[in-house]
Amino acid sequence: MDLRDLVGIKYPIIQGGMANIADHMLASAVSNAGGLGLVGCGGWDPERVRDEIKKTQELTDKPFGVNIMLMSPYAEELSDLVIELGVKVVTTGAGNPGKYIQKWKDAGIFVIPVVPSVAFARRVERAGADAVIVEGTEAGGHIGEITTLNLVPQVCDAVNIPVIAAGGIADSRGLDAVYCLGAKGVQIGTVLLASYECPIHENYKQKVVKAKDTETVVTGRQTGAPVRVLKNKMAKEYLNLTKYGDTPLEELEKLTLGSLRKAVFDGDIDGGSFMAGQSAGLVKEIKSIEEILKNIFENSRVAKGTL
Ligand code: TUI
Repeated sequence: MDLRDLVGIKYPIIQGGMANIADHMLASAVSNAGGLGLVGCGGWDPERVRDEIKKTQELTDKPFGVNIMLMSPYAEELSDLVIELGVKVVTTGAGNPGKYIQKWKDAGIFVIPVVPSVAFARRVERAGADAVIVEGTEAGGHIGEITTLNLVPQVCDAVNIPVIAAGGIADSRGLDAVYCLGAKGVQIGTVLLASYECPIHENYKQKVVKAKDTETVVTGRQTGAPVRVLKNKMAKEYLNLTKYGDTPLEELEKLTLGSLRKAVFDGDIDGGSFMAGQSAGLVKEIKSIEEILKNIFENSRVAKGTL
């Protein structure tokens, strides 16, 4: 079954979790435009998340979900909060959601973990996931190693639940491509950064729009949490420090501490961590969320029914 029927939306498009960015404004804009908007919890505490979910409920009567970033110190509390607030769809990232899946299912929540490998997809299917989001290394933020082109068909062969593709998708060609590989929907993030509604600093949006194909780098491989960001002074310094693997973790943490916030809120071109995927090279202008979703879907062969 296609993602549209699975969660009751117009376009088979989910918004990425986008830590520190995906608030009620973005989530409700995506849901009102016909996709599945998400409140991305990132490192927010439960009170902040409660407020964001309530505001989203006020701003849309369409389905929306919550993304729980499992490296968050609040993951356990958030796993109960989504049940308490009657959230319909939960996606997870950056960890194993296995211990939460059964209680979410018992509460009638549709559970879609983001996975970076075939083994992980199998594991969450066994634990009861309803679908998987398969995220290729082209994606922004915290990533796995395998490309979307290779990972999507291998996961489709390995599991019996629907596969949603993520990583490198920013237009209708990407949507069609992953449907050819067996996907039943897509998750997008980078292209949504370049929208009027996205609550990030204007400098961040301009950095995405101006980015060329070679403009992203991966930091954090040394620490075991690889993160794809747009190149800047901060990313270069970080890569220099980790070149020989002898920089203490505390020093690296000092450098990255608060750097995502610096990018999102201050637009700090040199010191910010501008998380984005390789599809930034495809994003040329700032548009409304409605226009972005409509363009991706209406120009696709999926929409024409020829794929
Ligand atoms: O989670 C994401 N993308 C993210 S989370 C995030 S916040 C953050 N910032 C800095 C460092 C770390 C996190 C920014 N972007 N995408 C989904 C995703 N999940 N990608 C990779 C994974 C993943 C990785 C390992 C999922 C499971 C996993 O399992 C490890 C285990 O527990 O065995």
